[in-house]
Amino acid sequence: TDQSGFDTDVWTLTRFVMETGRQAKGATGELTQLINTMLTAIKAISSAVRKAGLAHLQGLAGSVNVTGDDVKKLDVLSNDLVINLLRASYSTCCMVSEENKELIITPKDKRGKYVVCFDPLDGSSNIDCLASIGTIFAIYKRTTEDEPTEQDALQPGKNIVCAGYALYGSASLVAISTGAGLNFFTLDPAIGEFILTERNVKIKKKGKIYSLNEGYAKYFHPSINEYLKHKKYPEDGGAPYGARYVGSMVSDIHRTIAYGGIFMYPANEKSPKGKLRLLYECNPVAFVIEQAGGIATTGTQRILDIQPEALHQRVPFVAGSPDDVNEYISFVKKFQ
Ligand code: AMP
Ligand code: P6P
Repeated sequence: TDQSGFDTDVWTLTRFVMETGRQAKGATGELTQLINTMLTAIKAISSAVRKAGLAHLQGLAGSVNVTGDDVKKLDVLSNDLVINLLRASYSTCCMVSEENKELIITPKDKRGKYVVCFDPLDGSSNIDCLASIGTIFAIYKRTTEDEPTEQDALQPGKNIVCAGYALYGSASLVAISTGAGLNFFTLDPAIGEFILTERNVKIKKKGKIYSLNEGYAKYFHPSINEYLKHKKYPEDGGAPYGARYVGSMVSDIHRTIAYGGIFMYPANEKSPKGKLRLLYECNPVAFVIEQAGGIATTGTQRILDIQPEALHQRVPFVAGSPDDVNEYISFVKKFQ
């Protein structure tokens, strides 16, 4: 048979994580188990997302489908998948989900030493127009003994052990790092595995794209509008930047890493802390961006240095190519 098209020594994400796990001194395999479980949840979400359109069409009025079953909304389904699979991995003591107001404490008999903060389906408001959506996660080692508490989850992003995102776009991709660089894996549906497609990804030093929701311009701090003016009418005779905004964080961030440039969800008069959540949107994405050689800031503070005070707290978020983010920071300083 023709073997040429079939890689018989393929680097799947599962194999990659087992490899890095074996290289980690004294590792028991618990983190490897946790990451691979998260991966299974992502594969299941990817499958559900691909079918959602069909299910949505099939679903007659309301939330009952043709066979009379209750059709779970995709974001609830994704949340249940992640919680149930991670709980069954015996590697978490507690979790924080965008969908759950309270800390999710793992039953005593299933506890492990890790904490996972995640957004199971970020950008889910984009499902019905088929825009790309994603899953975002960050993994920490617990800091308490006995009963898990919110303190285990309220750690600064610099303590992250592993973080990444899945993007359900024209292909399903996972971007993941355990602190030794950033790698991209693309799902091969034929074998149901994420295959290593880009190793040690680095973001451009400077890009040509800015990305934010300019619909809030009326409410922005002057430093934002001044910065944007500089991008549109460069005084130094350079070419203006292009504008791109999907309104789905994982999509906008992945494009920023792949093409360079700057992504912004700044504070505005209506949302004085911005909209994006620190624990399961900003911290994991900031970790990934820094692993790619980029910068992630509130405008005045490095995202990963922030000491969280509440599970669902919001922070202003600006991230991307170092030269672009530093230029933005210079505008903030000018207006301080
Ligand atoms: P473990 O005993 O498996 O939970 O691992 C202990 C520590 O070793 C983790 O907190 C990581 O810092 C490191 N480690 C374990 N597995 C991996 C892996 N697959 N990739 C990278 N680092 C790992
Ligand atoms: P706006 C999606 O709802 C989300 O949480 C992020 O994925 C996205 O970056 C942001 O909100 C978009 O918000 O206010 O521009 O619609």
